Amino acid sequence: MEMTMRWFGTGFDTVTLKQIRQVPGVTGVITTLYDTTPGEVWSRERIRALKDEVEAAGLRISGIESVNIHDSIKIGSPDRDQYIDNYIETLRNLGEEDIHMVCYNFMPVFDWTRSELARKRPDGSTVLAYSQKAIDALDPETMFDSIKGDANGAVLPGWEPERMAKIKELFEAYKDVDEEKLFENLKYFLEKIMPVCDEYDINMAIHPDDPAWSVFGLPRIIINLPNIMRMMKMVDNPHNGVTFCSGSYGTNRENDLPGMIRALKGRLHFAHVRNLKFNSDDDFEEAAHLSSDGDFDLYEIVKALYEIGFEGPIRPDHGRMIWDEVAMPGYGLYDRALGATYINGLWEAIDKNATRG
Ligand SMILES: [Mn+2]
Repeated sequence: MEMTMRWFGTGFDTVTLKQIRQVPGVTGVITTLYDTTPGEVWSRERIRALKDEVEAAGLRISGIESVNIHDSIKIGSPDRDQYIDNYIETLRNLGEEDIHMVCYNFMPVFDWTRSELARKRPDGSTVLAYSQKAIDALDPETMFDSIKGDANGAVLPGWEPERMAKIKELFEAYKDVDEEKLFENLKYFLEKIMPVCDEYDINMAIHPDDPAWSVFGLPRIIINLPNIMRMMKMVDNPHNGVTFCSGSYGTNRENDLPGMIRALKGRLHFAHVRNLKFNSDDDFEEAAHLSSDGDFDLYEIVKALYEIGFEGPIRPDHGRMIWDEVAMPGYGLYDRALGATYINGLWEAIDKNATRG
Protein backbone atom coordinates (compact mmCIF):
# COMPACT_ATOMS: atom_id res chain seq x y z
CA MET A 1 0.00 0.00 0.00
CA GLU A 2 0.94 3.60 -0.37
CA MET A 3 -0.12 5.95 2.44
CA THR A 4 -1.77 9.12 1.15
CA MET A 5 -3.99 11.95 2.30
CA ARG A 6 -6.78 13.68 0.45
CA TRP A 7 -5.98 17.25 -0.52
CA PHE A 8 -8.49 19.63 -2.12
CA GLY A 9 -5.97 22.05 -3.60
CA THR A 10 -4.59 25.48 -2.78
CA GLY A 11 -7.38 27.92 -2.05
CA PHE A 12 -9.82 25.14 -1.10
CA ASP A 13 -8.00 23.21 1.61
CA THR A 14 -6.93 24.56 5.00
CA VAL A 15 -4.23 21.88 5.09
CA THR A 16 -1.01 22.56 3.16
CA LEU A 17 1.14 20.19 1.14
CA LYS A 18 4.00 20.97 3.49
CA GLN A 19 1.96 19.74 6.45
CA ILE A 20 0.98 16.57 4.60
CA ARG A 21 4.61 15.96 3.65
CA GLN A 22 5.49 15.98 7.36
CA VAL A 23 3.08 13.20 8.32
CA PRO A 24 5.34 10.15 8.68
CA GLY A 25 5.01 7.69 5.83
CA VAL A 26 2.70 9.81 3.65
CA THR A 27 4.19 9.96 0.16
CA GLY A 28 1.25 11.00 -1.99
CA VAL A 29 -1.94 12.98 -2.16
CA ILE A 30 -5.31 12.13 -3.58
CA THR A 31 -6.49 15.31 -5.18
CA THR A 32 -8.83 16.86 -7.72
CA LEU A 33 -9.48 20.01 -9.71
CA TYR A 34 -12.02 21.17 -7.17
CA ASP A 35 -13.36 24.07 -9.23
CA THR A 36 -14.34 21.98 -12.24
CA THR A 37 -17.95 20.93 -12.68
CA PRO A 38 -19.16 17.43 -13.58
CA GLY A 39 -19.07 16.94 -17.33
CA GLU A 40 -16.24 19.41 -17.96
CA VAL A 41 -13.01 18.31 -19.68
CA TRP A 42 -9.91 18.61 -17.49
CA SER A 43 -7.20 20.18 -19.61
CA ARG A 44 -3.71 18.75 -19.69
CA GLU A 45 -2.33 22.13 -18.73
CA ARG A 46 -4.34 22.27 -15.53
CA ILE A 47 -3.50 18.68 -14.63
CA ARG A 48 0.17 19.39 -15.29
CA ALA A 49 0.10 22.53 -13.12
CA LEU A 50 -1.47 20.60 -10.25
CA LYS A 51 1.08 17.84 -10.61
CA ASP A 52 3.96 20.33 -10.63
CA GLU A 53 2.67 21.95 -7.45
CA VAL A 54 2.35 18.61 -5.64
CA GLU A 55 5.76 17.42 -6.79
CA ALA A 56 7.44 20.67 -5.80
CA ALA A 57 6.28 19.90 -2.24
CA GLY A 58 7.98 16.50 -2.31
CA LEU A 59 4.81 14.48 -2.83
CA ARG A 60 3.16 12.80 -5.80
CA ILE A 61 -0.39 12.55 -7.12
CA SER A 62 -1.36 8.99 -6.22
CA GLY A 63 -4.80 9.29 -7.70
CA ILE A 64 -7.80 11.51 -8.31
CA GLU A 65 -10.83 11.78 -6.04
CA SER A 66 -13.00 12.45 -7.79
CA VAL A 67 -13.71 12.96 -11.45
CA ASN A 68 -17.44 13.39 -10.95
CA ILE A 69 -20.01 11.92 -13.28
CA HIS A 70 -22.54 14.22 -14.91
CA ASP A 71 -26.14 13.52 -13.93
CA SER A 72 -27.07 12.89 -17.60
CA ILE A 73 -24.85 9.80 -17.51
CA LYS A 74 -26.46 8.50 -14.33
CA ILE A 75 -29.95 9.29 -15.60
CA GLY A 76 -29.24 7.97 -19.10
CA SER A 77 -30.42 11.15 -20.84
CA PRO A 78 -30.06 11.55 -24.62
CA ASP A 79 -27.13 13.95 -24.17
CA ARG A 80 -25.08 11.49 -22.12
CA ASP A 81 -22.69 10.56 -24.96
CA GLN A 82 -21.31 14.07 -25.09
CA TYR A 83 -20.53 13.92 -21.35
CA ILE A 84 -19.02 10.46 -21.69
CA ASP A 85 -16.78 11.75 -24.51
CA ASN A 86 -15.68 14.57 -22.21
CA TYR A 87 -14.98 12.06 -19.44
CA ILE A 88 -12.88 9.99 -21.83
CA GLU A 89 -10.91 13.07 -22.80
CA THR A 90 -10.28 13.85 -19.13
CA LEU A 91 -9.08 10.26 -18.56
CA ARG A 92 -6.79 10.54 -21.58
CA ASN A 93 -5.31 13.79 -20.24
CA LEU A 94 -4.80 12.21 -16.81
CA GLY A 95 -3.18 9.16 -18.42
CA GLU A 96 -0.86 11.37 -20.46
CA GLU A 97 0.24 12.94 -17.16
CA ASP A 98 0.94 9.50 -15.71
CA ILE A 99 -2.02 9.38 -13.30
CA HIS A 100 -3.47 5.89 -13.04
CA MET A 101 -6.22 5.81 -10.42
CA VAL A 102 -9.56 7.61 -10.56
CA CYS A 103 -12.19 7.43 -7.83
CA TYR A 104 -15.79 8.29 -8.74
CA ASN A 105 -19.25 7.51 -7.49
CA PHE A 106 -22.58 6.76 -9.10
CA MET A 107 -24.94 8.17 -6.49
CA PRO A 108 -28.02 10.02 -7.76
CA VAL A 109 -28.37 13.70 -6.73
CA PHE A 110 -26.35 13.57 -3.53
CA ASP A 111 -22.90 12.52 -2.71
CA TRP A 112 -22.61 11.30 0.90
CA THR A 113 -25.35 12.22 3.35
CA ARG A 114 -25.02 13.16 7.03
CA SER A 115 -27.52 14.69 9.42
CA GLU A 116 -24.85 16.52 11.46
CA LEU A 117 -21.39 17.82 10.66
CA ALA A 118 -20.29 18.62 14.20
CA ARG A 119 -21.73 16.23 16.74
CA LYS A 120 -19.89 16.46 20.03
CA ARG A 121 -18.29 13.31 21.37
CA PRO A 122 -17.49 12.64 25.06
CA ASP A 123 -13.88 13.79 24.60
CA GLY A 124 -15.03 17.18 23.26
CA SER A 125 -14.07 16.46 19.65
CA THR A 126 -16.70 16.93 16.94
CA VAL A 127 -17.57 14.50 14.17
CA LEU A 128 -19.91 13.92 11.27
CA ALA A 129 -22.93 11.89 12.28
CA TYR A 130 -26.01 10.27 10.78
CA SER A 131 -29.40 9.75 12.32
CA GLN A 132 -32.10 8.20 10.16
CA LYS A 133 -34.78 9.83 12.29
CA ALA A 134 -33.26 13.25 11.71
CA ILE A 135 -33.02 12.59 7.94
CA ASP A 136 -36.63 11.37 7.80
CA ALA A 137 -37.75 14.63 9.38
CA LEU A 138 -36.00 16.75 6.72
CA ASP A 139 -36.54 17.49 3.09
CA PRO A 140 -33.40 17.63 0.94
CA GLU A 141 -33.37 21.43 0.67
CA THR A 142 -33.56 21.94 4.41
CA MET A 143 -30.75 19.46 4.80
CA PHE A 144 -28.60 21.39 2.34
CA ASP A 145 -29.17 24.65 4.23
CA SER A 146 -28.23 23.13 7.56
CA ILE A 147 -25.16 21.46 6.09
CA LYS A 148 -24.04 24.71 4.46
CA GLY A 149 -24.33 26.55 7.76
CA ASP A 150 -22.16 23.98 9.53
CA ALA A 151 -19.32 23.63 7.04
CA ASN A 152 -16.85 26.14 8.54
CA GLY A 153 -17.15 28.20 5.37
CA ALA A 154 -15.97 25.34 3.16
CA VAL A 155 -17.74 24.03 0.08
CA LEU A 156 -18.25 20.34 0.73
CA PRO A 157 -17.48 17.84 -2.02
CA GLY A 158 -20.74 16.77 -3.63
CA TRP A 159 -22.66 19.62 -2.01
CA GLU A 160 -21.74 22.45 -4.35
CA PRO A 161 -24.26 25.32 -4.18
CA GLU A 162 -24.76 25.34 -8.01
CA ARG A 163 -25.92 21.75 -7.76
CA MET A 164 -28.18 22.27 -4.82
CA ALA A 165 -29.81 25.28 -6.47
CA LYS A 166 -31.50 22.93 -8.91
CA ILE A 167 -32.25 20.12 -6.53
CA LYS A 168 -35.97 19.97 -7.36
CA GLU A 169 -35.27 19.55 -11.07
CA LEU A 170 -32.73 16.87 -10.27
CA PHE A 171 -35.20 14.85 -8.24
CA GLU A 172 -37.65 15.17 -11.11
CA ALA A 173 -35.05 14.02 -13.65
CA TYR A 174 -34.33 10.89 -11.60
CA LYS A 175 -37.96 9.92 -11.13
CA ASP A 176 -37.83 7.00 -13.59
CA VAL A 177 -34.41 5.79 -12.52
CA ASP A 178 -34.65 2.72 -10.32
CA GLU A 179 -31.86 0.37 -9.27
CA GLU A 180 -32.00 -1.66 -12.48
CA LYS A 181 -31.85 1.45 -14.62
CA LEU A 182 -28.93 2.78 -12.61
CA PHE A 183 -27.02 -0.50 -13.10
CA GLU A 184 -27.78 -0.30 -16.83
CA ASN A 185 -26.52 3.28 -17.07
CA LEU A 186 -23.38 2.42 -15.12
CA LYS A 187 -22.71 -0.48 -17.48
CA TYR A 188 -23.15 1.76 -20.52
CA PHE A 189 -20.68 4.28 -19.06
CA LEU A 190 -18.09 1.67 -18.06
CA GLU A 191 -18.16 -0.04 -21.45
CA LYS A 192 -17.46 3.27 -23.16
CA ILE A 193 -14.55 4.25 -20.92
CA MET A 194 -12.73 0.89 -20.63
CA PRO A 195 -10.76 1.28 -23.90
CA VAL A 196 -9.08 4.50 -22.71
CA CYS A 197 -8.48 2.91 -19.28
CA ASP A 198 -6.81 -0.06 -21.00
CA GLU A 199 -4.72 2.24 -23.17
CA TYR A 200 -3.39 4.27 -20.22
CA ASP A 201 -3.65 1.63 -17.47
CA ILE A 202 -6.12 3.68 -15.45
CA ASN A 203 -7.81 1.94 -12.56
CA MET A 204 -11.37 3.13 -12.08
CA ALA A 205 -12.39 2.82 -8.43
CA ILE A 206 -16.06 3.29 -7.73
CA HIS A 207 -16.82 4.70 -4.30
CA PRO A 208 -19.66 3.12 -2.35
CA ASP A 209 -22.87 4.95 -1.64
CA ASP A 210 -22.86 6.54 1.77
CA PRO A 211 -24.82 5.54 3.74
CA ALA A 212 -25.25 2.16 2.08
CA TRP A 213 -29.00 2.37 1.65
CA SER A 214 -31.60 4.46 -0.15
CA VAL A 215 -31.94 8.04 1.10
CA PHE A 216 -34.89 10.32 0.17
CA GLY A 217 -36.27 7.51 -2.01
CA LEU A 218 -33.32 7.63 -4.44
CA PRO A 219 -31.86 4.33 -5.68
CA ARG A 220 -28.47 3.24 -4.36
CA ILE A 221 -26.56 0.32 -5.86
CA ILE A 222 -22.97 0.28 -4.64
CA ILE A 223 -23.86 -0.89 -1.16
CA ASN A 224 -22.83 -4.52 -0.58
CA LEU A 225 -20.74 -7.39 -1.94
CA PRO A 226 -23.37 -8.99 -4.23
CA ASN A 227 -23.96 -5.65 -5.95
CA ILE A 228 -20.23 -4.92 -6.37
CA MET A 229 -19.71 -8.39 -7.81
CA ARG A 230 -22.52 -7.72 -10.27
CA MET A 231 -20.94 -4.36 -11.18
CA MET A 232 -17.54 -5.96 -11.82
CA LYS A 233 -18.94 -8.92 -13.73
CA MET A 234 -21.12 -6.83 -16.04
CA VAL A 235 -17.97 -5.11 -17.36
CA ASP A 236 -15.34 -7.71 -16.60
CA ASN A 237 -12.11 -5.79 -16.88
CA PRO A 238 -9.49 -5.39 -14.11
CA HIS A 239 -9.61 -1.62 -14.65
CA ASN A 240 -13.24 -1.69 -13.55
CA GLY A 241 -12.65 -1.87 -9.81
CA VAL A 242 -13.60 -0.36 -6.50
CA THR A 243 -12.68 2.00 -3.71
CA PHE A 244 -13.04 0.07 -0.49
CA CYS A 245 -14.38 2.62 2.00
CA SER A 246 -14.79 1.07 5.45
CA GLY A 247 -16.87 3.98 6.71
CA SER A 248 -19.38 3.72 3.86
CA TYR A 249 -19.78 -0.06 3.55
CA GLY A 250 -19.64 -0.21 7.34
CA THR A 251 -22.82 1.88 7.71
CA ASN A 252 -24.65 -1.38 6.98
CA ARG A 253 -23.71 -3.61 9.89
CA GLU A 254 -24.43 -6.71 7.84
CA ASN A 255 -21.44 -5.98 5.59
CA ASP A 256 -18.47 -8.12 6.68
CA LEU A 257 -15.67 -5.63 5.97
CA PRO A 258 -12.57 -7.91 6.07
CA GLY A 259 -14.51 -10.56 4.11
CA MET A 260 -15.42 -8.03 1.43
CA ILE A 261 -11.79 -6.96 1.09
CA ARG A 262 -10.72 -10.58 0.56
CA ALA A 263 -13.41 -11.08 -2.09
CA LEU A 264 -12.22 -7.98 -3.96
CA LYS A 265 -8.64 -9.12 -4.44
CA GLY A 266 -7.27 -7.78 -7.73
CA ARG A 267 -10.10 -5.29 -8.21
CA LEU A 268 -9.57 -3.18 -5.10
CA HIS A 269 -7.72 -0.11 -6.36
CA PHE A 270 -8.07 2.39 -3.52
CA ALA A 271 -8.80 2.17 0.20
CA HIS A 272 -10.47 4.61 2.60
CA VAL A 273 -10.11 3.64 6.23
CA ARG A 274 -12.19 5.07 9.04
CA ASN A 275 -14.10 3.90 12.06
CA LEU A 276 -17.74 4.38 13.08
CA LYS A 277 -19.43 4.26 16.46
CA PHE A 278 -23.03 3.03 16.38
CA ASN A 279 -25.54 4.28 18.93
CA SER A 280 -28.24 2.13 17.30
CA ASP A 281 -28.65 0.50 13.88
CA ASP A 282 -29.76 3.78 12.34
CA ASP A 283 -27.69 6.27 14.29
CA PHE A 284 -23.93 6.39 13.96
CA GLU A 285 -21.13 8.87 14.33
CA GLU A 286 -17.59 8.89 13.00
CA ALA A 287 -14.95 7.92 15.56
CA ALA A 288 -11.18 8.04 15.88
CA HIS A 289 -9.46 5.45 13.71
CA LEU A 290 -8.41 3.41 16.80
CA SER A 291 -10.50 0.21 16.96
CA SER A 292 -11.52 0.71 20.59
CA ASP A 293 -13.00 4.16 19.87
CA GLY A 294 -15.63 2.72 17.50
CA ASP A 295 -17.22 -0.52 16.32
CA PHE A 296 -14.84 -1.67 13.56
CA ASP A 297 -11.83 -3.90 14.05
CA LEU A 298 -9.21 -1.86 12.22
CA TYR A 299 -6.59 -4.54 12.81
CA GLU A 300 -8.71 -7.07 10.87
CA ILE A 301 -9.40 -4.54 8.10
CA VAL A 302 -5.73 -3.66 7.62
CA LYS A 303 -4.75 -7.34 7.89
CA ALA A 304 -7.19 -8.25 5.10
CA LEU A 305 -5.66 -5.53 2.90
CA TYR A 306 -2.21 -6.86 3.71
CA GLU A 307 -3.22 -10.42 2.94
CA ILE A 308 -4.62 -9.64 -0.52
CA GLY A 309 -1.31 -7.94 -1.35
CA PHE A 310 -2.92 -4.51 -1.67
CA GLU A 311 -0.50 -2.14 -3.39
CA GLY A 312 -2.73 0.82 -4.20
CA PRO A 313 -3.17 4.11 -2.40
CA ILE A 314 -4.79 4.08 1.02
CA ARG A 315 -5.90 7.08 3.00
CA PRO A 316 -7.21 7.81 6.45
CA ASP A 317 -10.76 8.89 5.84
CA HIS A 318 -12.74 11.53 7.71
CA GLY A 319 -11.18 12.52 10.99
CA ARG A 320 -12.64 14.09 14.09
CA MET A 321 -12.16 17.83 14.58
CA ILE A 322 -9.73 18.09 17.49
CA TRP A 323 -7.37 20.56 19.17
CA ASP A 324 -9.54 23.53 18.08
CA GLU A 325 -8.69 23.09 14.42
CA VAL A 326 -10.97 24.92 11.98
CA ALA A 327 -11.23 23.01 8.70
CA MET A 328 -13.62 21.37 6.30
CA PRO A 329 -15.67 18.90 8.39
CA GLY A 330 -13.95 15.50 8.30
CA TYR A 331 -10.86 16.92 6.62
CA GLY A 332 -8.76 18.55 9.31
CA LEU A 333 -5.07 17.76 9.52
CA TYR A 334 -4.66 16.50 13.06
CA ASP A 335 -6.96 13.54 13.37
CA ARG A 336 -6.22 12.30 9.86
CA ALA A 337 -2.49 12.45 10.66
CA LEU A 338 -3.17 10.36 13.77
CA GLY A 339 -5.18 7.96 11.61
CA ALA A 340 -2.39 7.62 9.02
CA THR A 341 0.13 6.94 11.76
CA TYR A 342 -2.09 4.32 13.39
CA ILE A 343 -2.71 2.52 10.08
CA ASN A 344 1.03 2.62 9.33
CA GLY A 345 1.68 1.10 12.76
CA LEU A 346 -0.81 -1.69 12.18
CA TRP A 347 0.69 -2.40 8.76
CA GLU A 348 4.25 -2.52 10.11
CA ALA A 349 3.26 -4.92 12.87
CA ILE A 350 1.31 -7.17 10.51
CA ASP A 351 4.17 -7.16 8.00
CA LYS A 352 6.82 -8.00 10.60
CA ASN A 353 4.69 -10.77 12.04
CA ALA A 354 4.19 -12.25 8.61
CA THR A 355 7.76 -12.01 7.38
CA ARG A 356 9.54 -13.01 10.59
CA GLY A 357 7.38 -16.10 10.98
MN1 LIG B 1 -14.86 7.09 1.53
